[in-house]
Amino acid sequence: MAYDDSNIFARILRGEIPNDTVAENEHALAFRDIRPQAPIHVLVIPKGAYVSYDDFAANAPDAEIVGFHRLVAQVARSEGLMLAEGSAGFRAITNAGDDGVQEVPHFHLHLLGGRPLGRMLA
Ligand code: DGP
Repeated sequence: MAYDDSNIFARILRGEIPNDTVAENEHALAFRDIRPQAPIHVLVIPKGAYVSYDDFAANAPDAEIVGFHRLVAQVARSEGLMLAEGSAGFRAITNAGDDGVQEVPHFHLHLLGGRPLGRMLA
């Protein structure tokens, strides 16, 4: 699937739509999900144009992949989710394509925590 820069996260990156920013670095932006499914529900997106996780993992430059994941870790720390710092845990997921029920076609990682999240796969 080709990247369509009219998607809502591309518009957030361009500053056309407000967002509740949690953290940002050169390569990625983290902001709160508009429909939170847990007390902590942050989305982390790369600043580059990638449709989904596989597109990002296959095509992003190494520096962007590292920068993205470092921002995930920074948010986990600032939201109190780091296991090494006493957190009871969290979930990090990304939905891809129709079977993954991906709504927004700009790669994003959901970071969820703040309550027991239950089994995802029965
Ligand atoms: P999915 O593509 O299915 O992984 O989920 C997209 C998520 O994006 C969903 O949890 C709701 C969230 N979302 C959709 N539109 C907006 C928006 O305009 N702002 C924010 N902060 N979140 C959004």
